[in-house]
Amino acid sequence: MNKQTKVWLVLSIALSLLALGSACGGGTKTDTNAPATDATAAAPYSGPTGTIAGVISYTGTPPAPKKIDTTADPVCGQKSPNLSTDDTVVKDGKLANTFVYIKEGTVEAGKKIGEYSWPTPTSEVQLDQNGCHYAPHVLGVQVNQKLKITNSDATQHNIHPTPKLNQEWNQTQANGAPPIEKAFTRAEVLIPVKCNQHPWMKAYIGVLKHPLFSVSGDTGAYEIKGVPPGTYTVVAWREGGANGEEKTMQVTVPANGAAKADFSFGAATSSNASSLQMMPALELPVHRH
Ligand SMILES: [Cu+2]
Repeated sequence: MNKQTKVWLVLSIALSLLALGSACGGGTKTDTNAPATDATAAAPYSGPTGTIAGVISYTGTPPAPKKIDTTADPVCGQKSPNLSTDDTVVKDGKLANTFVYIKEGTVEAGKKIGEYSWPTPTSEVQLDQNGCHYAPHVLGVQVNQKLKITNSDATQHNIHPTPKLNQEWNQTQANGAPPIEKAFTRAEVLIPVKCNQHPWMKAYIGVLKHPLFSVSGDTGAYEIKGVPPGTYTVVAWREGGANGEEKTMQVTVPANGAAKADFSFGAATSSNASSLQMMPALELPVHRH
């Protein structure tokens, strides 16, 4: 073995050790909590889409809103003298603030909805504090989408989401302070939000990996756009109790068409959240009792 060969031998051994070291040292850290769908192989869906739309009803007599005692903060009382609870907002039998979303399902091509990648929207979602009240009361964001929290009041708030899967935080926002920008890194339906200054303030944020969600408005109506044709489990969630109340329905969405999915909450409906019902597209809503 001549001198040159020896040098090469030593060099190549050193290089192999280096390679081994970096492979074992992890540069390939994986987040074990992240769903498998985070794989870089996932591609966005491209193709025709349809919609899921419906109306959320409330059967029976809804609980009357309760007046909120705001004497703890005179600023709140001055701006919102008639502040009342908004956990059950019903108008003409229709329920607002219901979060409706695609939980799971299969696109016509046979791929699961979660196997597609859904780009993070560049638009932000706003949560305002106005009159010592969160607006909107229920909202949805995508994972990592910017949530912009504003304070329109002449008093201090302290925003405090209490997630189970995401990181908990709370932050004071003084009168006139700039917006607080946050994002949630994991899907979670839904995250309760409270204010450490004003115990009556409540909001709920649904965080999903995809944009296939909607919140019912004052007429009880909601619409989910951009849905790939397929068959899905659609969940309607409304607040109440420890973790809210859920209704589930199986919905088939045609390409370039509309599927209807009406849900009903309230005293007169069963609270059976697990029963699935086939819901052919473009037919009249099936009322569940
Ligand atoms: Cu507050």
